[in-house]
Amino acid sequence: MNYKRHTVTAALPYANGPLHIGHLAGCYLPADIYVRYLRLKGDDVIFICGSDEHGVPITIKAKKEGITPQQVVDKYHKLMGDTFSDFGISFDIYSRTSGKVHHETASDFFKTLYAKQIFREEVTEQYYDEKAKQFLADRYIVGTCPKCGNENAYGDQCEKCGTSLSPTELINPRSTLSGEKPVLKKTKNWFLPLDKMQPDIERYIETHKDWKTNVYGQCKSWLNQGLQARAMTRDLDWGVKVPVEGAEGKVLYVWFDAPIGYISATKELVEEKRKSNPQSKTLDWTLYWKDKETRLVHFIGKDNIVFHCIIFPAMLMAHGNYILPDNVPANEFLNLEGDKISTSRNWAVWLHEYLIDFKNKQDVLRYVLCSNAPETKDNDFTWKDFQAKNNNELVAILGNFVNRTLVLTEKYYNGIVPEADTLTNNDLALLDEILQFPKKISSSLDAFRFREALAELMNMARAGNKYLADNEPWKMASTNDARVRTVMNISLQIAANLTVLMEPFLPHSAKKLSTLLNLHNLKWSDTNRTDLLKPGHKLGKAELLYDKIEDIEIEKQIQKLIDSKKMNDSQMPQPAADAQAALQQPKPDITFDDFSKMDIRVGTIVEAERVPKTDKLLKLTIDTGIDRRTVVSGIAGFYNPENIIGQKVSLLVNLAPRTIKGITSQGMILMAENSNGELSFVSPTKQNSNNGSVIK
Ligand code: B3M
Ligand code: ZN
Repeated sequence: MNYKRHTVTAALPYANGPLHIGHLAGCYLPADIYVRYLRLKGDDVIFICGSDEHGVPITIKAKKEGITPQQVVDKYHKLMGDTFSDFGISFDIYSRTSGKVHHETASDFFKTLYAKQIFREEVTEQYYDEKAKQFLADRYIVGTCPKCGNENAYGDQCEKCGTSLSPTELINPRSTLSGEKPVLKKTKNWFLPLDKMQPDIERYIETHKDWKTNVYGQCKSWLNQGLQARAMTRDLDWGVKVPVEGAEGKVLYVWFDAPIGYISATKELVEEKRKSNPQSKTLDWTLYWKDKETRLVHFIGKDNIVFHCIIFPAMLMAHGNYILPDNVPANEFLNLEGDKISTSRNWAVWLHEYLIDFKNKQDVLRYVLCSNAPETKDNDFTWKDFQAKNNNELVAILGNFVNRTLVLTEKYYNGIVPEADTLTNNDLALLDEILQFPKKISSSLDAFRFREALAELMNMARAGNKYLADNEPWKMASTNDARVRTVMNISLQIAANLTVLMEPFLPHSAKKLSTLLNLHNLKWSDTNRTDLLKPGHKLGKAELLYDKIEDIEIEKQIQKLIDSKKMNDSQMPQPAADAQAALQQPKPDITFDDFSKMDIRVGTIVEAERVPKTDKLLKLTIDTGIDRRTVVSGIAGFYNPENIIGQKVSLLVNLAPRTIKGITSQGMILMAENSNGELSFVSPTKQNSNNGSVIK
């Protein structure tokens, strides 16, 4: 089907904390790439997002920080909005669900469904905290998990064993508000009868076999289990008030109001456009939500699939005359250095911190996250890979090609585009190859295969790089001007085409490159030719697009993660008093001579892997400042190999070598062992203790 316009949304992040790389990789970056691509093609598109400011995650955060929910959302709405714009996520509007337009829109939506008698009113028994005088959301109840015995399982899920729970399944439930045992109390709520709507939803899903396998598969599994009615209202005081009689003290379920946020934001956007542009007077938000020729696409993370593919479409169908999502390209999750990203454990790369540590390197992170995007399975971000992708790809291929082209043109022709002479067969073959890339990139982007699209972009830069290397214009500068002009002209044309094709992925560098080339406002369709730069055109001054990232910067980031891991370990429950008493007895005295025989040095772990067929042993390569050596250490029960690269250690370097499991171990790492037998590294606390420093 040929659409006239696109409404593209990105999931509204909860305004209860800063954004991390998982957010960017999972949803906002692919959405932004897609929208930028559509805009370059000249399509009519609006890109919608905003903060999700309701729901229990917000009230919990407020309790934790001792401030009001409104203060929480104000703080994070601002931070998230700034972060997005700094990374070049080009929303047409970044709205918020605590706004007036949204409250009205969500409220009206509910009223329409209510008037159409869609809802089923049901009285159920919910846990109530008599001391705090309020009904308890699932997350406000903890108790013992019936499956694994974890004493701190939540009312909706046990985070230890991963089982989904309902609050009444918990053994010994307690309210997190007062610590009291909650009582069951009757309350009335309004349910969306998804059970009754199942046939309609099934028909809708069946017309979308083209969705990503993970998305379609999840929908099918929900449908196979049989849909159940779900309450669209909650006994809570933070949110959109339920606009019907007899609903005092109740608000709309956050998953009812949040997706309506896309609609409210569209209304606000259209209103803004109308005000700022008299030609938009006739523009109407309904075009983007009710016209059959509009394509609605939701970018989300995988935990939001059911809400966007089943519940929201069910709401839209029930309301009537809305279009339904045409595609929901959900990504899987991104892990960090082999571990699940976790806000509570501070195991994350926070975007606002990245912006400080890596100034003007937004595109580097965009590049790494896209080339490693968790499109079909969970994926891992590591700092080493980040560095390698920057140094070996952005700098060495794309940056290098562009820079050589510009610098040589500056040198030979004062920065003026030279006219090509006769093209050789090789030149023609290359130009032909170059013209294939836009098509390949388009077809990958159309299919939401962003990694593949980006890989093709890099292949194009690679082709340019190879062309320069094969033709070596620098060797002919004084002998064959005609040939040099041709090679430089062709290289410049490739750079011009790259400017357009890289814009969706690397908007900051694309902008810079277009300044360097002095070439602006190109469209996607311009890339079907190779004469964008006319002979005689004056270029800007050559500058590097990307810089190398040094080891020290990466070590700093790895150290940050190690520190947060240590912090977490130290916050683990303290051992009981009798365990403390069980600490080892002091050993007999030794002389200073005894001690000074030991040569203990500061070293850094540079490689780590498990020793096969053992649970306890890691094989480490350690830079001791004196040499690099192998040490086998019994710490596998406490550290994952991928997380300790870069860790500073204290190493007894003159311990006679020993063979452990067939590996010669040269030295021993000092570890602190607590009374529970848990080990942790003993390492200098200042950065200036470099490898080889003597410990005495
Ligand atoms: N706020 C969940 C999340 O941030 C939720 C998305 C709403 S999209 C309408 O993952
Ligand atoms: Zn459990």
